[in-house]
Amino acid sequence: MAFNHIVVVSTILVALLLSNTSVAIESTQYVVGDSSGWTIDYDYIAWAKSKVFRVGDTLVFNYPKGIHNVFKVNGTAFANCIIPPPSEAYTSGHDIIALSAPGKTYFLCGVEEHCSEFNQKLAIYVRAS
Ligand SMILES: *[C@@H]1O[C@H](CO)[C@@H](O)[C@H](O)[C@H]1NC(C)=O
Ligand SMILES: [Cu+2]
Repeated sequence: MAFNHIVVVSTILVALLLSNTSVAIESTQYVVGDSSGWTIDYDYIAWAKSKVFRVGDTLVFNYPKGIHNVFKVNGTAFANCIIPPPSEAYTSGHDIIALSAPGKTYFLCGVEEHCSEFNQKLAIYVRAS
């Protein structure tokens, strides 16, 4: 009898876990710049325009390692291309960044003048999930 209860409880727990998993699968992964990736002289405003980003979605920044990098920055740094300390950079060439908070979210490349001269920066609005 106790064993039956364990089976029932276990089944319910597994069902709950599976239902949570299916919720997680509904999040969307966006490849920044699509096949162009993360690069200079690309219109990331146009890329972002038609998309709806939500908390839990992820961005993928693809670029040749060492040629670019990715910083998540605040609005001031975004507007003025202020590069944060190197320790805050994503540098793998295939950086997967989860959108963890709602609101305006900003990214830029910190290599040389890629942000200030070549517009390598991305601003998105993240909605609550
Ligand atoms: C924005 O980011 C820059 C660069 O990392 C930093 O110097 C500045 O203090 C930040 N501003 C605010 C309001 O957090
Ligand atoms: Cu760059």
